[in-house]
Amino acid sequence: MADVILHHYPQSPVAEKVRMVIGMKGLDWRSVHIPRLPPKPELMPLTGGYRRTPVMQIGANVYCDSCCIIRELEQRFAEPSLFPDGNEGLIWGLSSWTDGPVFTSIIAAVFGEQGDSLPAEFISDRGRLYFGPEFTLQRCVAELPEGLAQLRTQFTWLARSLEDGRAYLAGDRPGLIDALCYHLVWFFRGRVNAATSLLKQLPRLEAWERRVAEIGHGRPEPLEAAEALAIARASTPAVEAWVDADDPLGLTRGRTVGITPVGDGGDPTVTGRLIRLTTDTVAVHRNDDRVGDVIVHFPRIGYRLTAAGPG
Ligand SMILES: N[C@@H](CCC(=O)N[C@@H](CS)C(=O)NCC(=O)O)C(=O)O
Repeated sequence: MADVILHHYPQSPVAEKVRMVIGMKGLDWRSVHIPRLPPKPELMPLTGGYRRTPVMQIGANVYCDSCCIIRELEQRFAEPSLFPDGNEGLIWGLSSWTDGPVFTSIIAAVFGEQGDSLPAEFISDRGRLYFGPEFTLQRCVAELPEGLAQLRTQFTWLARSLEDGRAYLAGDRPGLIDALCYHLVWFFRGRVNAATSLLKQLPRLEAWERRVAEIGHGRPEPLEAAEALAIARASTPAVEAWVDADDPLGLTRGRTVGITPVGDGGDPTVTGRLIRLTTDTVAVHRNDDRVGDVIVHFPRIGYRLTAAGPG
């Protein structure tokens, strides 16, 4: 039975990034479909409030955010490497560009072009999540041509990287950089009508897109959310307890801390006892009535970590 459980929904572009990584590693995994909008009553016992998609569960360890998930997958399933051509640090750095400005520009293009046909509750949820409380659909509509022009420039950069005939973005083997960029093209093509003519101008990028798509998603098996909760409850969470003494925040092991996605999206804070803190990840221990003891892991980048409560 596969240990990797992904909580996601098929239309999620960020989940597509993780599904591609799972495909690159050729893994067996179990797939729990979660709602696209809160409430997510069968996810909350695992995450303690984190509501975004995807989330990975391995026993009673819960990994929030695609970057944290991918880092863990690379650690547990080292071969084939996601960095076959090296440059690991640079590629993680690049993820702040793909997952940040490029991703948000595509959301703005989806709203600008498709806003009228999307359910109002979806627009208001995602508008707040990605653009903050000042979000207006009118602004996305007004800025659509400029937004498409900006995206075209950035997709052209990717196409240019392929000009020397390489099969994948960093060389002849696929890696994280391909997943980081592929899910954006997949999302753009799937949701924005203008994408077809724009991407057609970049034949090398389209050929790469087909090549990456062929990698697939590994071997998923469906799993009910209730079964995933039962698996967490029956498991003992395991992590090497260690807190980086040189971390500028000065937090100590066992301290109650809060973790919140950076930005003004209205995301809830997850609270727990600090059990692991490295330069890349933070993990907290929580107890929940439905799942018992769990350890919830987050990346450092993109999240604010603060001391919470008296100690
Ligand atoms: N930084 C997060 C972003 C995740 C994210 O924003 N995912 C979208 C779906 S593609 C989301 O959570 N939407 C709201 C939801 O699913 O409730 C990550 O890399 O996992």
